[in-house]
Amino acid sequence: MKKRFLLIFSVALAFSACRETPQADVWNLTYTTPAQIWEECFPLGNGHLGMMPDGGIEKETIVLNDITLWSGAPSDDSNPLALESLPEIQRLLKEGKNDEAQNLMYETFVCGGAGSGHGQGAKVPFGCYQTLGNMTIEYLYPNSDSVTNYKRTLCLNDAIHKVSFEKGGQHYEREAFLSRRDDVAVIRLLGVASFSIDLSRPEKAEVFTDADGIVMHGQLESHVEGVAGMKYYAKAQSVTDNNETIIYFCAATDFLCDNPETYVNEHLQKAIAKGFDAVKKDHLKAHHELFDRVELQIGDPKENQDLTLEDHWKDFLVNDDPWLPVCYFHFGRYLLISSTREDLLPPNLQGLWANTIQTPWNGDYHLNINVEMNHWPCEVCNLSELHLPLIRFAEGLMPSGSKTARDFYGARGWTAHVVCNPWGFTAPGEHPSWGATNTGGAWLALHAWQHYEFTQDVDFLREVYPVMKEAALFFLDAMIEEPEHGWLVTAPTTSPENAFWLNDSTAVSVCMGSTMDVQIVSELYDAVCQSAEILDVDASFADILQNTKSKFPPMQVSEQGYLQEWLKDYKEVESQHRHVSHLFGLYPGTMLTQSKTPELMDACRETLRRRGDEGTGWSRAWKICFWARLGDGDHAYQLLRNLLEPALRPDGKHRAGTYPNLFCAHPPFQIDGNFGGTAGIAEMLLQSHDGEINLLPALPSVWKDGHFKGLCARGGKVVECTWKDGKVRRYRVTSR
Ligand code: FUC
Repeated sequence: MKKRFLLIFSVALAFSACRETPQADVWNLTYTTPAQIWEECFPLGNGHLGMMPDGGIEKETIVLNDITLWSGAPSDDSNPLALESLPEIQRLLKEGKNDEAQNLMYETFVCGGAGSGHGQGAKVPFGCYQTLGNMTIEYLYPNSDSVTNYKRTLCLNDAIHKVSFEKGGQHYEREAFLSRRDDVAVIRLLGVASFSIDLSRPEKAEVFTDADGIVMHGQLESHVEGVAGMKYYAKAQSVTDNNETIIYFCAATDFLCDNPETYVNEHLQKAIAKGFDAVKKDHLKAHHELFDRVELQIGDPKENQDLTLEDHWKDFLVNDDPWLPVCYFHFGRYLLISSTREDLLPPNLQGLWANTIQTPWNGDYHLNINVEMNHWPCEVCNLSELHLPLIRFAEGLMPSGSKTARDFYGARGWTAHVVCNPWGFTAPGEHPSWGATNTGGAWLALHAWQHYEFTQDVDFLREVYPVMKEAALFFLDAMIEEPEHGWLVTAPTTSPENAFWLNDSTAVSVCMGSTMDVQIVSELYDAVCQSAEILDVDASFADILQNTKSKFPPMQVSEQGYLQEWLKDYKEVESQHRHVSHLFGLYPGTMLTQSKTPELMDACRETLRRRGDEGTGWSRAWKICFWARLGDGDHAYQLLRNLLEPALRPDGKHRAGTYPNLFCAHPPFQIDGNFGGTAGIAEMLLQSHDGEINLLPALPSVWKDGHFKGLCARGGKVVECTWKDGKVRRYRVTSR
C-alpha cells in the first residue's frame, strides 16, 4: 500500500509541479490566432538561446537567437588627432566658443575608423548583433478541415509556449521551452502525424542534413583584416515515440566555446538521453527558482484567466483593471530571466531577440541610458545574480577603457563613452554630437556599487572595487577648471543627445560639465569613498575624491524653475527631448531626494513638466521611475498608461508604447522600456535609496488593495507588504 500510495503521491506532485502556483498567480499571455508579425510572437529564452514561435498552423516560423552571435571583431579605435586637439577644444569651451570646439571635434575628437557605423555596423569592425535565423516547421494533417479552439499561450511562471487547436475532430498541441539547465530548445508535438523541418538564415549559412538531424553553420565577417569572423553551429534533431514527437535544438558560437559543433552535439545527445519529462522538470525547477521569488497582486484579479491578452488590455485601458500592469511587471522579470545568465552577456538593446541581420542600432550596448535601464529591476526584483553579467562586462571593458583614457585624454583610469559591443569598444562615438559623452564607464561602475548596496556582499565589493576606483581616477585626470567659478568639470562632453542654442542661430551639443556628468561623477566618488571605508583601504585617495567633489558645480535651478541641464541656463533645442539625463540624480541616482535636497524637488517636477509625458518607450519608462521617486503615484501611473499604449496604430504604423506581445516599442522594439517599466512599478511600491525602507511611496489611487512579496531593499533586506484602501495593513522585513 505504502509503495502504491507513494506512486500516486509522486504523480500528483509531478502534475502539481506545473500548477504549484495558485491559479490567481499564474500569468498566461494568450491569443486565439497565430502571430502575423514578429512583434506578436511570444519570446522564449534561457540567457544564451532565444526562440520566438509564431504558432502557425500549417507552417510555423520560429525566429532563433544566440546572444553571442555578433559580426565584427576587436579593433584599434584610437585616433592621435584627438589628444593633440584636446587642449584647443578645452580652450575654446572655456571661452564659450562651443560651436568652434564642436567643429574642431568633428574633425579630430572621434574614434578611429568607422565606429558603430552610425548604427549600421554590420559591415564595419564594430559589428552588430544578428539573428541566428529561422526554424520552419511544416505540419501535414490528414484532412483539410478548418481549425477550431485555437489558443496560443505563453505561461510566464513556467516559461512554456503552448499552441492547441482542434482540426478534423483531432486535438493538436505543441509545447516549447528553452531549458536554462540543459541549454537546449525543446518542442513537443502532440497529434501531428508528419512534419518537415528547415533551418535558414538570410546570409552566411550552410544547411545540410546528417544522420540524425538538420544542421546550419557558418561564419560571420569580422571586417578586420586578417581576423576570422565569428563561427556558429546550430542543429535540430527529432525523436518520435507513441503519438508524440520531440524536437531538440541547440546552437553555439566560438565566442561561447572553443568548438561549437561539439558543444551542440553533446548538449543534444545529453538532453535526448535524459528524455523529455526530465528535461522539462529541470527546466521548470530552474525557471521557478528565479521567477517565484517575487509575487505581486493588485486589486481583485479576475479569476477568469482565460481572457486573452487583448481582453485584459482593453479592461486596463478602459477600466484601469490592474491585470495588465501586474502582468507587465511579471513579464519584465520573465524577460530578464530569459535574456541573460550569470556566466554570459548582459541583455542587449533587444535582450537577445532579433529577427534581422542588421539590428537597430546594431542591437548593441548603449551606455547613456539603455543597457543601464536593462538592469534596473535586478536588485529590487530579487534577481541580483542577473546583475553580474553587466558588472563582469564592465570589468571586461577596463583594458580597452584604459587605452581610451590614455589615447584620447592622456588620463589614468578607464572610461567608456556611448556605444559598446562584446569586442570592447570604448572610444568616443563617430559623431561628437552624441559620441562625446564620457561617463558611460562611470555609470556602469555604479551598478557594481548598487549590487553591493542590496546584497551587502563585502567580498564582492572588494573584488569589484577597482572597477569603481579606476573609473573615478579617470575623472581626476580628465576634468578641467572652468574659468567663471573654478569648478571642476568634464570637457568635452554633452548632455546625452540633446543640444542647446548657443546664440539665436547656433545649436550645439558639445559643452563642459553637463549636469548628468556632475551627478554621475559625484555619485561615483561617494561610492568609492564608502567602499574604501568599508574595505579599510585608500583613505588618502578617498580624501582626494572628497576634496575634488567639493569643487564640482552645484545643481543649478533656472529662473524658469527647472533644473539646468547644462552649466549655463541654455535653451534646449528640444525642450521635450526623450533623454532626461539631468535627472539622473533623481533616478537611478540617489543624490536628489526629499530629505537630502528638498530645495530641488520642485525643480525636478518642473523639469519633468517641461519634458512632458510622451517620448520613446524607454523615455516613458524612465519617467515612471522619476515620478515614483517624487512620491507622485498618480503621475507615475499616467506614465505607465502611456508606456502601455498599444504601439501598432490602426494604419499598421509603429509608435512608442507596447507591442501586442508586450515588447516595448521605441519604436522599433527595444527591451529597455520593459525593464524600466518593471523597475518603475517596483519603485511605486517600495523604495530604499534614502537611508530608510519606504513602503508604498507612490501608490496610484486606483491600486487601493494589493500585496507584494520578495521585493528587495538596500541593506540586504527582503520585504513583503499587504495594503488595503491605500494603507499598509501588514508588512514583514527579513534579512537575505
Ligand atoms: C540612444 C537613444 C535612442 C535609442 C538608442 C538605442 O541613442 O537616444 O533613443 O534608444 O540609444
